[in-house]
Amino acid sequence: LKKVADDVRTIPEEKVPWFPKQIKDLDRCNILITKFDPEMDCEHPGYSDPEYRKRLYFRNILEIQYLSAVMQWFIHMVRTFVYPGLACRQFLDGLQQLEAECGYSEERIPQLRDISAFLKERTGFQLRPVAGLLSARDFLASLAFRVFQCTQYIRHSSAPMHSPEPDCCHELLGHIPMLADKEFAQFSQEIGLASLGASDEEIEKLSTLYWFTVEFGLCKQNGTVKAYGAGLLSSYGELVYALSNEPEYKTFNPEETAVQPYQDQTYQPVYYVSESFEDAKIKMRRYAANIKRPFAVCYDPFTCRVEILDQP
Ligand code: HBI
Ligand code: FE
Repeated sequence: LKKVADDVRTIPEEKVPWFPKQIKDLDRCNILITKFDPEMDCEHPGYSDPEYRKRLYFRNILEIQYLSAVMQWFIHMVRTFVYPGLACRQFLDGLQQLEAECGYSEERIPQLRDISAFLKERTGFQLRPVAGLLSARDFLASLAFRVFQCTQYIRHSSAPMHSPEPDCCHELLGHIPMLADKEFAQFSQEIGLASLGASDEEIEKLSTLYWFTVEFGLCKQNGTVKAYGAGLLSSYGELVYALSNEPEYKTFNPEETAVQPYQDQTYQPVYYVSESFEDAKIKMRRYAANIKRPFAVCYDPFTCRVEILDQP
């Protein structure tokens, strides 16, 4: 526990980690973690490429052409029969809107500023550029303000099918279409609000919940299991695998899911399935309400501030 939040300092005997109270406090939520950092991780495909380590937006025309090709292939998959059978309705709707209104196309790389403006109008979410993997605490805290910390660089060209870190293919094709859905945006913000001032143990559990929902979640739609997790939607290989009969399915139940060990190197052996989005949201809300904190938080959408309420 590093710092006691000013607003809760009066509560006796309780130490609460600092957390942002308003959107501009997110400037302080900038701890990058070195796991999967191309400078630290010798397994990273960009480890021996000094130019890649800078993680600039795009370094050359080949990378731009590469992303264009990925977009083209992706949009094709979505238009044809493959994605409609595997991806949830919200994702397909979101992607269609991004194509129609936000310049997602084969010819053009959408700009973060434009996507952010698009999302703001749909669900109030905004994008903020980030240079790599953030600490779980900082990453989750921004969701409380409907801010998504979004990487912009593209995966190393020596490993086009996989990136150990999030990259723009994962963000643009996995997360952004989902963030255009109101119910999903609400779900994401609630995980964020639950994380504010939470203990390290609780952050770990919320990260795991985030992993099995926002990144690798499955849900039922019209009696069929579909993918809504961004890690699946942005990886055709894992998407097909996740919806085959190979992996194990468990029913989403936050208490159990929060302590399930997970894989960040290969495909998941276990996925959690919710009855519906609504069901996942209700269960997550119930879980969040039971997290022990000496205060409650309430988001004020007019001021974009978090109000601190003392628990009775
Ligand atoms: N940082 N930039 C970035 N993007 C993520 O998706 C991300 C992160 N940090 C932590 C994280 N995801 C998850 O592992 C959870 O811990 C929240
Ligand atoms: Fe992600």
